[in-house]
Amino acid sequence: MGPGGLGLALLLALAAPGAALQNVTAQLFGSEAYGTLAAFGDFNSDKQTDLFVLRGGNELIIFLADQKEPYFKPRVKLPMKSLGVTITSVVPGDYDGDSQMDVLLTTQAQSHGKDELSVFIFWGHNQTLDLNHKTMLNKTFHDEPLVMDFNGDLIPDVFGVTSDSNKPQVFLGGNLSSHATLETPSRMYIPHSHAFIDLNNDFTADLFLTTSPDSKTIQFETWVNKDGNFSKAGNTKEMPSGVKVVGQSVFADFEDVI
Ligand SMILES: *[C@@H]1O[C@H](CO)[C@@H](O)[C@H](O)[C@H]1NC(C)=O
Ligand SMILES: *[C@@H]1O[C@H](CO)[C@@H](O)[C@H](O)[C@H]1NC(C)=O
Ligand SMILES: *[C@@H]1O[C@H](CO)[C@@H](O)[C@H](O)[C@H]1NC(C)=O
Ligand SMILES: *[C@@H]1O[C@H](CO)[C@@H](O)[C@H](O)[C@H]1NC(C)=O
Ligand SMILES: *[C@@H]1O[C@H](CO)[C@@H](O)[C@H](O)[C@H]1NC(C)=O
Ligand SMILES: [Ca+2]
Ligand SMILES: [Ca+2]
Repeated sequence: MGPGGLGLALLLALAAPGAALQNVTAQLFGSEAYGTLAAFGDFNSDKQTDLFVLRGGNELIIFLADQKEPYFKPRVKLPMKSLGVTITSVVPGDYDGDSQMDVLLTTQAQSHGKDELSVFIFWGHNQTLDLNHKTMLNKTFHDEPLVMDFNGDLIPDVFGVTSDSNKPQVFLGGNLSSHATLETPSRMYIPHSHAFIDLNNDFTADLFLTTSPDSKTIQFETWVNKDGNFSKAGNTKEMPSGVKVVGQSVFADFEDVI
């Protein structure tokens, strides 16, 4: 999620049954209720979900859940103002498999165009983050990368099209080595609506890609995952004629939720 979403002040919770909605913002955040909620995750491994909040586009603040009011306290701060970047996305995860949660940030340099996204991983250590303890991926991206476990080793990997190639690349979590992947002639559509979901009911997540032969047409491709080896399944599907693109796709199990 990018900046500019709903702020923190809109968090409402249900009060006692039958009562109206109650404003619990002050109990949750005290006087710190500002910024944009960017992600959720258990940063300090206490089995309570913590909040990842962006302020001013260049500062990440992790509000750790607490037993006492205010129930979320800003404990970890990562000010990136000095780097001259705007944070465009936050994806918490353990990117090296040491059981400590790390944070992947995509950033846009204020001096560059919109199509150059850099990716930083800040390594979680002793429940904190350090501006100097990070890895920057070697390549920049044309679009927000997709974070998914590509090779099935339970460590998240980073998938996307880098600026030096039209073909998708995957950076494997751990040593973050990059590999060209998916022999597809298609260009990825920007902004993408890729998804990492099980499409053939074998309990292994597959890849659903939005691609584009030219900048106008959108196509859909399914790549089936067999032990971390993806192969294209079926034909590329065209966008139905007469539809209008208003945004990106969401995926849900409609048969089961309705
Ligand atoms: C909820 O409470 C917060 C903090 O007291 C306040 O800033 C905000 O305006 C309130 N929102 C509504 C909808 O009343
Ligand atoms: C971890 O952080 C705590 C304070 O949060 C500090 O007391 C402790 O010495 C740190 N441990 C290490 C190994 O850095
Ligand atoms: C990086 O890690 C991957 C997956 O664990 C492995 O296949 C690859 O050989 C490693 N590359 C280097 C340069 O260590
Ligand atoms: C980035 O590239 C350099 C040289 O091309 C290489 O030495 C280095 O290991 C790479 N870093 C990562 C994280 O892949
Ligand atoms: C992956 O799939 C391709 C094409 O189906 C096949 O040639 C290759 O041997 C497979 N690799 C692995 C590691 O299973
Ligand atoms: Ca880690
Ligand atoms: Ca992986």
